[in-house]
Amino acid sequence: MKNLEFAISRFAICSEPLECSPYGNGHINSTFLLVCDDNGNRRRYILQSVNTNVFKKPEQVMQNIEKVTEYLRPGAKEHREIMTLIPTKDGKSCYVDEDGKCWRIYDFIEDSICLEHPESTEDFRQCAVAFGKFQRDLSRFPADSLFETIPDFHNTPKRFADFLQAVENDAVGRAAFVKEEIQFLKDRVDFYSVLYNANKAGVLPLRVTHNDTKSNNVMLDAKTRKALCVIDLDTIMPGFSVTDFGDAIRFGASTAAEDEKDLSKVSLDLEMFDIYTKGYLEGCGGQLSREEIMLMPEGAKMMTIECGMRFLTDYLNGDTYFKTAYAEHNLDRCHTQLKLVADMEEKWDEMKKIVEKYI
Ligand code: ADP
Ligand code: GN1
Ligand code: MG
Repeated sequence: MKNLEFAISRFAICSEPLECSPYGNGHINSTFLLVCDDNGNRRRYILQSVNTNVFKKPEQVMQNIEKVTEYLRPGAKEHREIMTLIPTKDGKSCYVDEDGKCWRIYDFIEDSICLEHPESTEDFRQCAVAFGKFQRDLSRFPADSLFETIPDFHNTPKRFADFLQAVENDAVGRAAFVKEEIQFLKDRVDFYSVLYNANKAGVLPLRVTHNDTKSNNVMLDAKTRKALCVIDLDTIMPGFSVTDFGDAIRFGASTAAEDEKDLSKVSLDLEMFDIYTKGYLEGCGGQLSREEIMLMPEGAKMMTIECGMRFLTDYLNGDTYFKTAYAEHNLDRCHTQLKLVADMEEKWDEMKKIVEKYI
């Protein structure tokens, strides 16, 4: 708590801190809701400490965020549409404390909601258009001015190699209990290079992408429920449009939560898949080529299997990466992702037909 108070005191907020409490459901950073007294009014902020186990160079993360938000700000119709960093008293975008923890403060996006799961097809469509627009608005942003904040973030072949290494190391003796899951991932080895091969063949360009397109990374206006702001900008890096599309599908078009224990509840909702495809392409405003659109089902399956692989790798490594609430949390998350992959394989022809409608 002392650290927290000291960190807050380093920022140029012209109001008195009243309360500060843990906030949100992110798996990576520590997020707090900070309430201050601003001349008798309660003013809210989001205080975060960036996870430096995940982001080894947090100052590069902050530079990316500064560049992208300043690039996008002139196009915004209102303040709430773009994340706003509060500077420290010495004009920096974050404060690094004695323990090397990197703190930052954002303006709270007021009168908004953030959905763990879309509550309607329209909510999901709003997220799709927002991430599509984000892609379109950054289409002329100089990608080479961005740091790669997590190298090989969506490099699935590299993720698979890391996974095999975790199986071999078996750091906490869990490998023997997850033989079926390991086999499931090994059986699909040929699939992992599909997007990289398409890139090499010149049909899948590198673009500036968000790379973490879960529906809880979009704020919707509380009254109109229209998309307001794309948040969680830590992983903006060069990437593929179809992986931004795919990560949103794996999370939002699943019929169950990412950590649902009852796997009979987990499947791909084809109506949601259709709605997101249409909304994302609409948001992208004609930027994507025919070949990219054709690869959208591959993007969805790739992000789902990669995420399942990442959860299992972390489980095998002893839960050192993702925040977990209980011992088998990463394994439960892995199971939902593998179930979803199996369901996508069943529905593959239908997924392909849906994207073809929009070419
Ligand atoms: P993580 O990387 O851990 O997912 P996020 O940046 O996504 O962290 O923040 C976690 C949660 O905090 C979000 O899902 C959202 O509910 C909330 N949040 C983050 N930034 C803001 C903001 N500027 N205004 C309102 N809520 C926010
Ligand atoms: C993490 O930070 P959060 O919860 O939005 C992770 C994503 C995973 C996701 C799985 C930096 O996202 O890559 O897809 O969990 N972020 C990072 O829910 O690893
Ligand atoms: Mg998040």
